[in-house]
Amino acid sequence: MTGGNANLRDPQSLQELAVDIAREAGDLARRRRAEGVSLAATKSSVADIVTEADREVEELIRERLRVECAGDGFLGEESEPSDGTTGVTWVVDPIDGTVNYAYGLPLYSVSIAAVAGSADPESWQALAGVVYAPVLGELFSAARGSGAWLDGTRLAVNTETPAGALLSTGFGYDPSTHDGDLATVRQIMPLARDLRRMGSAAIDLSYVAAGRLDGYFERGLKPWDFAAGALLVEEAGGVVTRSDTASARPMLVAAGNQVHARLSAILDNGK
Ligand code: LIP
Repeated sequence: MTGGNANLRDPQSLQELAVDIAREAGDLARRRRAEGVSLAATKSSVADIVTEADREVEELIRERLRVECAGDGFLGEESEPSDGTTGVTWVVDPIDGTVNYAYGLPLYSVSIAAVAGSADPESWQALAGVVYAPVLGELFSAARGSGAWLDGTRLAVNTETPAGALLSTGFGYDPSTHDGDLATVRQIMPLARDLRRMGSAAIDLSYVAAGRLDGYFERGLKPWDFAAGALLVEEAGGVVTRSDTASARPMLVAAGNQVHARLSAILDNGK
């Protein structure tokens, strides 16, 4: 595959490439975990860690894209962004669920998305997305207009929640945000049958697309956390919105139509 403007790069070709790269990257992450994780640094807080594997996996992904998609833009969690010249930008979280990864919990994933435009979620159009959970052996993928898939099975969001909605959420690395986020959880709970906290936004979103969750909400996600997973939800018939986008911690909500409407009504009233 060579560089070219977004019009010459159909979503399904981008999906196939992203699937191939995600499998290689996820298998590297899993091997490195088995060898023992080493902390490379902390970022926004002592809880916000990056491992050597995060950096190595992102470099693998970036090098594959440099070779196969010369000229495309790149935004990754662990390296400097680069503007592209082709109209396509790759948005990558090499290991989403880094804390789970560091503790040896299986809920971590490689998240790779190709978008038309720059790495601005307010203006990009997602073309293809892949979320690969290597320990669980599950690869979720989507191409715009071609549906969302778990390996060879077509995905659809849940639309019936007779006992209430099974929801998931997450919390930021900054302890000063936790009181506000817990207040939001308290507002939401009357809508929920129960709540889950997976620790990987990409997996949360994949599970909404697969109907394993009825909805997901979280403040403060980075573009690489949700770029691929949001496309999965949309291609599975769901709705993804971001509000408070001018704030430091926009609220992302992803669900089927009815649950999304009920979640948004509560969150809007709670402002
Ligand atoms: C994580 C997200 C998760 C959120 C964590 C963290 P990371 O991304 O996937 O949903 O709750 O605070 O932001 O840092 O593991 O790539």
